[in-house]
Amino acid sequence: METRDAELDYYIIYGPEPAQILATYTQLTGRMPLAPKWALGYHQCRWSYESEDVVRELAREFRDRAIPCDVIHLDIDYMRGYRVFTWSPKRFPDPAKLIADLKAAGFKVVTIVDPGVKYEPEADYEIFDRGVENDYFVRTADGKLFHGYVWPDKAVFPDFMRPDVRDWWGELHKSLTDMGVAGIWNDMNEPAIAERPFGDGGEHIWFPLDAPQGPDDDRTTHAETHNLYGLMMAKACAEGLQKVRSGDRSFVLTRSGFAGVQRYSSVWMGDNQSLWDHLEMSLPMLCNMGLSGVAFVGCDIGGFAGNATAELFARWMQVGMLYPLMRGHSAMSTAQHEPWVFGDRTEQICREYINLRYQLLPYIYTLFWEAAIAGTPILRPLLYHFPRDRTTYQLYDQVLLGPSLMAAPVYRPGVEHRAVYLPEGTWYDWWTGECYHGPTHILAHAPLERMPLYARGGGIIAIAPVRQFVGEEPLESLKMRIWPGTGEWTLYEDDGHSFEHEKGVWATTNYKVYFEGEKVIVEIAAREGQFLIYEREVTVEVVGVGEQRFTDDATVLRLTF
Ligand code: MIG
Repeated sequence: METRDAELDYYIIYGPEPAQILATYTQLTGRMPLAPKWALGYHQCRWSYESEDVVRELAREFRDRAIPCDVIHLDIDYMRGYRVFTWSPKRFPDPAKLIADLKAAGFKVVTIVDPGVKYEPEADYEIFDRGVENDYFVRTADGKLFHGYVWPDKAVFPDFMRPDVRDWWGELHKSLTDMGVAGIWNDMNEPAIAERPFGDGGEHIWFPLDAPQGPDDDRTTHAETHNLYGLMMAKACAEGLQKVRSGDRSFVLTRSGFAGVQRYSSVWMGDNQSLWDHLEMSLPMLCNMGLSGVAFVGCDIGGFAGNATAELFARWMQVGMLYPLMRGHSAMSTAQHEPWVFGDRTEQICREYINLRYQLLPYIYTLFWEAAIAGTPILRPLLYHFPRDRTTYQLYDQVLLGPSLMAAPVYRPGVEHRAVYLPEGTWYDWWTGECYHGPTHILAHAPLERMPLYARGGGIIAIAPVRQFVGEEPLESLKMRIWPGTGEWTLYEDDGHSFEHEKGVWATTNYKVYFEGEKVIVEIAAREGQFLIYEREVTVEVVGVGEQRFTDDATVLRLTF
């Protein structure tokens, strides 16, 4: 390891198991707050859905085609000439009305915010004027305003190391949230900058390393803070949203970050391409993020740059169903990448896997809760649960979504079979119920419609009915799919959007499964917590054995199968 300065701090974290190391590591670097539940749904993004009409049409397509979707992202073209915290009056004449209409149809809107503020003296651009007036932008060592070139052309950069700058920046988000925006996407915050206007062959440049940054009582240089730029921007954003949308959880997404970024934001892996290799790579990338304390992560489904084929897109949507952040995105001047543009067969596959995502939401939401309280990854490499099995150490193309569901995706064209490693224990094919005993390798049959999925013996997964968006209707019925074996799982529930859970308004229900002689016993503990759930129908399915239905009134129950 190398450092430009005299100091480098090391932390050594001990633990016999990954779970314990992560719990300790996230005690040090922090944990993510519980995300709004809608942020676990499907997000549709493109650079760009560039006008109100295009966005309305997009939303209509999702609902007409019955493909669930919760979030639409607006990329840089919603702004007036890429000026942050503005709207293009031509393309988005009435954002408040648009967002209200989308809300009525069950969509949330997320807008992009870049750090570069257009350098525009004497143009009545409020953000630039206030920033200069209060000296919020980074200066060079000799006191000149530092500038680079980004989307708004010549641009200056807030010094997010300063609390006063963060407060100011945070509150600027009010101009967006007042219109109904529910989440913010921070991009270009490495920061990515060029030395000359884009398109003019400008080289990428860095801030001068000796540029002073930070508050007066803790002044340092850009050299020391470079890697914190994105983190501090995300912090400013998250804390600002807390203030301006105080009753509601917000969604934050960032491209750049640092250790601890999970406290403020989810992260996506930046500009991938529509390549099979990039689909494959997404699994170890996201697992490594999870092992680094950043649980809420995703890659652009379909690939950002380039044009996906129908087959690549279908396979990617299957894998995307597993991403903690499930967002489809594509770049300017690429072919459209919405789930329906590749023909009926691909559309049907997308619908089926997005439906599955929505069915799994009670399970996935509980995983988010575990990440919030213990730093637990949501998407996990096999070594996370099988740390004593050396075969799992190099195994990067199979993943666990939580403790009970394992996927072995196909990430090559024309492939209908793949080898799957099943570690110690009993495993059940998700689709057929077929039972296997690990450790073993099997050959899975995986025609295009099918991503091989396996449930662990003793696994307990809560399943909801398919809904077109998270808040569509309260859960009136719930299915617990349980695979024979010995296991235990706690379902977490709350209202999904407010901060009441911080005051105890949540509910947990513990489920246990075990054998008693030939019988499978399912024990449901009394519900804990103050979140009120109306009586509902619960179906317990012990896969391959039978089903029982009961009215869930929060009390203890013991079922024999
Ligand atoms: O210079 O905002 O990674 O997701 O669509 C490109 C336009 C800037 C890079 C991001 C990408 C986004 C794009 N941005």
